[in-house]
Amino acid sequence: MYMNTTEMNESKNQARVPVLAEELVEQAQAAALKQTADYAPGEREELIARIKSLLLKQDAVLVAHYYTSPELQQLAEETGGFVADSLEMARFGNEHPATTLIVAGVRFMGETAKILNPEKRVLMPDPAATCSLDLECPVDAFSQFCDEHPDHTVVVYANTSAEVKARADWVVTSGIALPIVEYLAGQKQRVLWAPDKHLGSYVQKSTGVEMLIWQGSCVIHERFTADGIKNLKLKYPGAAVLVHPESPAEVIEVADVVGSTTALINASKTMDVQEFIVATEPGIFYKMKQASPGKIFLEAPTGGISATCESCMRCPWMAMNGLRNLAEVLENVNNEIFVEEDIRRKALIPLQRMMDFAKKRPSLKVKGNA
Ligand code: CIZ
Repeated sequence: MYMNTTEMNESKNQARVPVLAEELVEQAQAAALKQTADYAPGEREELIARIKSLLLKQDAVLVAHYYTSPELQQLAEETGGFVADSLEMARFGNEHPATTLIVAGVRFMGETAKILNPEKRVLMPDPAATCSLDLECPVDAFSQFCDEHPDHTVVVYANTSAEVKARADWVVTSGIALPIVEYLAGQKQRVLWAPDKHLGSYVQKSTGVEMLIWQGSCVIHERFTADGIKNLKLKYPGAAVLVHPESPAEVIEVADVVGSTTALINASKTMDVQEFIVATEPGIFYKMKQASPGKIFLEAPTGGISATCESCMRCPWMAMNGLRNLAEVLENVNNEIFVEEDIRRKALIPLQRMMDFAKKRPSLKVKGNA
């Protein structure tokens, strides 16, 4: 049971959005602590050596998201795997000859990999690692919302379950949401958007397209504050502010660059600036620092420091991926991700639509990208 379904928010569009129970975040933090707990002497080296040999034995490749820990990202790169956003992870998995994909990330990423690569075995270190956006958009309530607005084209963010994708006309990532919504508006289509309200509002404001917006949010991006960033800017006046569009509108307002994970990494490389204040999950610093070792990257401040989190910006579900459970999944060949075939086929249609759209427009950019 993921959700406190008795409590529901009535959004302005009458979508019944479940309230995320705080205990789910705490459960994820507790599971993450098992992965991040200090290593015994020699344990880390032993785990890395074991993982490397098991990857070969299982004909597996490690594909890690930008939001996972630096040690997982480094291991993916050292072993011929890949570090990327969710779509590029799935694309890489598709092109790589390995028969098993190990997806270090959150559940919807494993599902996307399976939807695009049905013939491959997809394993995850912990398939219970999920995403607040996915949890806040259960398929039944979402389908009802869609049924109530049959004259709208349904556009869903990648951070959703396979079932929700199967109900959609289009899947988008944050990197491609603006041009797809603009394209749909050009086709005189009305847009129903889910699940991220902040990304939805950003797309609506940037494109001028009126949209019905599901009221979900990311527990991490939701916490960044404009005042915190402005205060930090007083100490680092030359810093550029990089903001992911899952952040609230007031945070987007103070950004120099707004964009997807890939767009923010690119901006940090290409901008002639030495200091950056970054409002997204800090796992992204691994790639930013790798590309620009001399530059300084600062976490954007959040609204509060909770006693239960090691770092309030760290996604508790992403942090459930570690060396320990990665070694276990390779050893036991368990935690396989399955997507029911009927759902898979339906979810593939809007995913493929996005990929075909992206292919036709190779120079896609998000507003403010360097
Ligand atoms: O699609 C992804 O990987 C996510 C979660 C965000 C992004 O901006 O790339």
